[in-house]
Amino acid sequence: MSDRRLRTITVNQIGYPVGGEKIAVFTGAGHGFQVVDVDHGNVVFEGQTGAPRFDEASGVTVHTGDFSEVHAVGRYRIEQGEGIASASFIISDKPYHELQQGLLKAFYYYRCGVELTEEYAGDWKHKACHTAEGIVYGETERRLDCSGGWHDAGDYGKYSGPGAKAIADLLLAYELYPSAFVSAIPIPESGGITPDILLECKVELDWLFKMQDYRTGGVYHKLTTLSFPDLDVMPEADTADLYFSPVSATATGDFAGVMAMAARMYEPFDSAYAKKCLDAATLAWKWLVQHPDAPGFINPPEISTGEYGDGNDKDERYWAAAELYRTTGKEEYHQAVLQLVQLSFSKYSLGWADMGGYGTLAYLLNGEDLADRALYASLREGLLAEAGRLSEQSREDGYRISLKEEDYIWGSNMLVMNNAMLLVVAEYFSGNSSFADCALDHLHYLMGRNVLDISYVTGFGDHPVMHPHHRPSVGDHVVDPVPGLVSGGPDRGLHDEYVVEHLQGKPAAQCFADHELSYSTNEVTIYWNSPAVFVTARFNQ
Ligand code: G3I
Ligand code: 9MR
Ligand code: ZN
Repeated sequence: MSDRRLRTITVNQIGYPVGGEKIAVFTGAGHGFQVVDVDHGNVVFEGQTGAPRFDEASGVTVHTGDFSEVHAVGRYRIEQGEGIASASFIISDKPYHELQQGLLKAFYYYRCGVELTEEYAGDWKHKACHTAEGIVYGETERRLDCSGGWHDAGDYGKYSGPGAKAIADLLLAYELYPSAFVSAIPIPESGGITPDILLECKVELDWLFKMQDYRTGGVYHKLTTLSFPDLDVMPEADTADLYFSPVSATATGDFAGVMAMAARMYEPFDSAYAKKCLDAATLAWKWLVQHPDAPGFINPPEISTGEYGDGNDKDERYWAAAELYRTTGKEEYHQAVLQLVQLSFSKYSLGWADMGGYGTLAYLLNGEDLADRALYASLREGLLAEAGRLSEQSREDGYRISLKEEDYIWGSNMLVMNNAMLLVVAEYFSGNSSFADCALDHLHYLMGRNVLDISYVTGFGDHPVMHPHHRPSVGDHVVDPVPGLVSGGPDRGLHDEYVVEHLQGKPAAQCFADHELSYSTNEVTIYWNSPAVFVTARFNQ
């Protein structure tokens, strides 16, 4: 695609904080631009774009325009004449409040096993789904309660490890930025002393308990039908048998990690619940100790739903040990951390398959006094070095984010938000606000300052994703998709039939289709929403 066709002015379609740097990215045409007050029609600022540069990942020449001098609260648009205009955006003290509420409310829409009522779901209401008992794969006589929790994504599977990542992001957001969570979302449980974010996480935790085999402590990898239902099937119409897939070490490690974390977080509000979480975590840890060399999970032959395969369970064990140490203070867990940390896996990743970053965060947040001094120092240093690397990479990028061309993989928006999360955590430990500025640039990308001029969050921004691969949104006959959902984003691997047909030869960051058939670029998941909640919370304190 030539630069001339792609003449756009892209901005964060939600807006910019009053005090910070405000930058728009232009493609095709540089030079003069105006910031126009949308409500009053007057020009409030005139500027010039900077030097052009070619952006490899996006395949376009970009210029930046700085309008940081505009401080007045209001709604604006950037214009260049010839009818070229950006999406509108606001400048305000807390521009991301509603966005954060929407990203969090998305978890309510993902709920399984309960009716979504009109009072809370509006047009997106639907009847209770997936309430039948599930069959334990390989034990046909054994049927167990498996209701509740959140659907994983655009499909109705419920997967233990990805669920744990989503909860972990939300609990960490609450731990680090509690003042961002004072408003009700609201959800049906709102109103007591427990913050809504903890009430919503409890929905998934309550389901996760059901994924543990109490006989052994091991955790079933996932709960799904044998294959995916058709794309227009509403949740309550998906009535095929549900199967518990076999126990896996990655699911058990994630379960132990998130339950130990939950034990700590819920203690001030409900100590009986906290104890239940810790008992479950302890039992899962016993399983891990008894199964040091468990094989990686692969789908049983009859089951073709999401595999979430992961050949390395050391990072999940490390996270489990670190959380159990933080929650109990017991030396046995500290020793386990000290051994596991020496093994080969990333200590700073926050992906569903690479959970080492959560172990590192648990260890660091527990404080230097309770840590091995040398390990504490090296993990802290490593975290800051990683944040430094991400900042450096972002300076190289035309849209100011840390993804290289090869990072536009399935769910690239998770990487965008995970990297932003790591940056704000680095700010938390170092006080270096330039890390937060870089994280905010990542949020700007997600919300529209990208080569496609699209907001990757349904229902938010002037040009949001409209056709996610999300069964309820396809099947419900409501024009607008369920709001607040983060789309996966560009995947240069072209992993579905639709993009293979339509996106051949596109630059990495343009390998995206806002089409319901494109499951590899435009599906939505709980664990793409969760890091976005974390990042927005940092800017909503
Ligand atoms: O990590 C490698 C990287 O090293 C390599 O360079 C790159 C090249 O393509 O691939 C990377 O692996 C990708 C991996 O995601 C990264 O997490 C794989 O190609 C890609 O196929 C894989 O996609 C996963 C997808 O399932 C298919 O297995 C997504 O992460 C995962 O989010 C997605 O999850 C699905 C569930 O199965 C079912 N529910 C919906 C959900 C979202 O689409
Ligand atoms: O709809 C499925 C989506 O939720 C999964 O993430 C994706 C990858 O596992 O698979 C989708 O299902 C597709 C299947 O893999 C291939 N045939 C078309 C299906 C979409 O309707
Ligand atoms: Zn359901």
